[in-house]
Amino acid sequence: MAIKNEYLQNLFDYLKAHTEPQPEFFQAVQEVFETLSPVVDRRPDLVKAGIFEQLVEPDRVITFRVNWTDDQGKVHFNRGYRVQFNNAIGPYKGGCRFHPSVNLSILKFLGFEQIFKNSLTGLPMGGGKGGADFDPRGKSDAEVMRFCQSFMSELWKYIGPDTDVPAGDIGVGSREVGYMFGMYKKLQGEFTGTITGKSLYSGGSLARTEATGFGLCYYTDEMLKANGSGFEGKKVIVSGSGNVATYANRKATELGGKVIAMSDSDGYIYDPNGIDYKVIKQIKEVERKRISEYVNLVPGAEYHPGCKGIWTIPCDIALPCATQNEIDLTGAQALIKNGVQAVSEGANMPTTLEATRAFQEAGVLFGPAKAANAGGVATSGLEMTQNSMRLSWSFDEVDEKLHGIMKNIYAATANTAAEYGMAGNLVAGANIAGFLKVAEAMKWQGCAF
Ligand code: NDP
Ligand code: 2IT
Repeated sequence: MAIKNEYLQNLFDYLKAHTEPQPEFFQAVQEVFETLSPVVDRRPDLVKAGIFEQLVEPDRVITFRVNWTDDQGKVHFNRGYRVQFNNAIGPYKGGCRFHPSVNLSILKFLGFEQIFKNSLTGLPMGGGKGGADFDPRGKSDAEVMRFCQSFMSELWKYIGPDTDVPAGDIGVGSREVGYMFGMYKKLQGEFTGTITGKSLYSGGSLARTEATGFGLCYYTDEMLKANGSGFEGKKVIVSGSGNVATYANRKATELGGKVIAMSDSDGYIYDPNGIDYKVIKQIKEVERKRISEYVNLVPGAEYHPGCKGIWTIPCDIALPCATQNEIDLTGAQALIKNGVQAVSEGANMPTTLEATRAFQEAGVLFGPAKAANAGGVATSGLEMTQNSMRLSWSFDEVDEKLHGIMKNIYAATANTAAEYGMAGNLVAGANIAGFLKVAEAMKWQGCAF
C-alpha cells in the first residue's frame, strides 16, 4: 500500500522535509496515512480544521539531562524525554522506556501510536511517551534507584493525575516504577495515582502486570475465532521474554496453544515440549539473567544466538513481543513459507511496512499493535479509575473488564475496516477507528488560536 491520497502524501513530504531524520516516527506516520485516505475523502471538514497537520506534531517535547552516581561514586549523564503528543480525549498517557537505543524518533513514534491505541480502548486517555537512553541492564538496584530518582526530579514538574500519567515500557518494570513513584510523591507532596503499573501495596491494579500479554491473546483469539479457528493445538512463537512476552506465553498456553520459542536481545530458545512461562519469569525477571540459561534448566531445549532466526521456526501463530522492526521482510517470508496463519503484535511496530504488506498479501491474519497490545494501557486506565475512586477491584473483575475491552477493540477494528471498504484489514480498521474519535474531539474543541 502507498499513501494514495495527494493531500496526505503532500503533508507527509512536508513533515519529512521539515523534521530532522526520524525514521521510526516517519514509518509510524506513513502506516497511518496509508490507511486514512478514505477518511480524507469522506471528511473534508477534518481537512479544513487542520486535524491531520496537528496530529503529526506533538503538543510539546520535554528533554532534560539526568545525572546519577554509580556504586563506585562516578557520575554519569543520560538524556531524558517526555513527548506529550495529544490530549484531546484525556490526559497524556503512555509508558517510559529505558534502553540505550532511546532517541526522539523512537519516542515520537511510540507517542504517536499511543494516541490511536488509547482512543481504541474507549477510555479517556491522550497519547504520550517518555524515557531515557539509560541501560538498566547490569546495574545494581541502588544505581537504578538513583537514576530513577534523578529522572523524576526533572519529570515531576510536567506530570500529574489529570496532566500526564507515565507507566512502564522496555526496561521499566515494577522496580523502576516504584522508585519513580516514590520520588514523585516526595516532590509533589501528594499521594495520587500519577504513575501506573504501581505495586499492589501502593495503589497498583491487580492484573496490570499480566494485562498486555493477556490482552494480546484475547484480541488474537477474537481474530482467530472470527476466521473459524483458535489457539487450541496451535504452535506459537513469542519473541522477547519481558513483561509482554511472559504473559502472552501464559495466556496462549491457557487457551490451548503450545509456545515453542522465545528470545531476548542475544538469542532464542526452542523447546518442542512447550515453554513454561514460570521458568522464563524466574530467569529474566527474578534472576535478571539471559534466556540462554533456559537450556541448563530444561532438557531437550535448544539455544541459538541471534534473535532474527526465531522466525524460521515453523509455527501457526507468531506473537512478536520484543521491539520495533523485529520482523522484516525476510522474517515474514520465512513465516509465510512455513504456513503461519496469524501474526499479532504484542510489541509496538514490531513488523516493518514491507513485512506487514507481505502478510496481508499472503492472507495471513494480522493483528496490529495499536489494537492487539492495547490491553496494557487499558488496564492502566482501569488503575487510574481505581485510584480516583480510592478502591481496588479483584483480579477477576479487572481481567473481565480487560477481556471485554479487547473484544470491543476487535469488533471496532473489524467493523471499521469493513465500513471503509477494507474488510479484513485490521491495520486500517485500527487506524481509522482510533483516529476518528480523537479527530472529532479536536474539531469540537476548536483548534485555531
Ligand atoms: P521488557 O523490558 O519487559 O522486555 C523487553 C524484551 O524485549 C526483552 O526480552 C528484551 O531482551 C527484548 N528486547 C528489547 N529491546 C530489544 C532489541 N533492541 N532487540 C531485541 N530484543 C530486544 O519490555 P516489555 O515486555 O514491557 O515491552 C516489550 C514490547 O511491548 C515493547 O515494544 C513495548 O513498547 C511493548 N508494549 C509494552 C507494554 C507494557 O505494558 N509493558 C504495553 C504495550 C506494548 P533483553 O532482555 O535482552 O533486553
Ligand atoms: O506501549 C504501551 O501501551 C505501554 N507501554 C503501556 C502504557 C501505559 O500507560 O500503561
